[in-house]
Amino acid sequence: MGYRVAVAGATGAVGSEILNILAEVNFPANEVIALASERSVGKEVSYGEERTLKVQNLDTFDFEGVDIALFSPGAAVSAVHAPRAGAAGCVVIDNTSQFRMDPDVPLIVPEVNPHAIDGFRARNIIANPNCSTIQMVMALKPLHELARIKRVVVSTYQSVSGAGQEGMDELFDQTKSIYMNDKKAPQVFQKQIAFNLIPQIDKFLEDGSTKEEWKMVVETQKILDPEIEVSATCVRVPVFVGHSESVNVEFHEPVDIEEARDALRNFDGIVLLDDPAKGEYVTPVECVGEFATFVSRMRVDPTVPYGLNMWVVSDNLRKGAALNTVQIAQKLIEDGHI
Ligand code: 11C
Repeated sequence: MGYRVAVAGATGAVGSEILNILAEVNFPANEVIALASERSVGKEVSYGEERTLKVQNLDTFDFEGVDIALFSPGAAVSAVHAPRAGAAGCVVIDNTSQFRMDPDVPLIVPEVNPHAIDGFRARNIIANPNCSTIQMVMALKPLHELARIKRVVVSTYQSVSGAGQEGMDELFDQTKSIYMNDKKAPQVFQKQIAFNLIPQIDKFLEDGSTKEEWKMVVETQKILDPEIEVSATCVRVPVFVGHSESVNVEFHEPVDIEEARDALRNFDGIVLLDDPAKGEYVTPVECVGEFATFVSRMRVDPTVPYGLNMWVVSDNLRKGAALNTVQIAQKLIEDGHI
């Protein structure tokens, strides 16, 4: 049986990846509908290597008879159209931050908390977590099963594609402009991103942290365990695609590093590439286009009773966004929900 699938925000960086991945995984779709704002209506977007789709208007689209809608049009747009699609009987998987912390909307990483997916029936909406959260909880889950995690201290190195196509364009144009001795002022980012890094992602909150840092705390607690304490510092770096994270994990109980390595190796979606003797570890450019979350640089943290350090890298447009969204849709089908 095939499904009617809509992709809202189809012209954006994540929307295009959703269309790529639907084609790559041979998603069982009878029809795929590309939706975006009025100004993109009639444009063509690629669906796999051979097919193109004409963009239709999200504002006026009728979701009646659509089985699944994969949304990444921005939080304000999702706020209007995701509930409208849900009310029409379509299951929405939303990539934006709009519904993530709503108690009646499940926040899902299929390998980590698949049991929570059932909760979607309240509003017909499932939220896709923030990219930096997804890759971290992927690496934390097998460790938490091995020895209960007490506290996590994470510093991120997030690529400019987290800010969409405009973010990538700004890094490219600014880098070029510096070589041409005609430096372009920042417009997307708060400060110069070319040959620099910026310890601010999203807006500042009253306590001095940023909203991106807050998301990592509350989303990890909602997905994995409300008792885990998380301290996050999120940094934008001049990398096009691929988020990296330095993650320090403190446990309630002893943990053997070889058992931790095995737990990661055996966890679906994780690839452990970690052989210091051979200089083996993963960098963001090596994870682009991949489905996996990569873990390297595992070592004991001797400054706490039970602690480990690791380096976690993933394609933020794929596992951090589009792939996780498609995997949630696959899980809905596998579990017979649609
Ligand atoms: C970034 N993590 O790297 C952000 C992008 O809440 O869905 C995703 C924002 C979100 O800029």
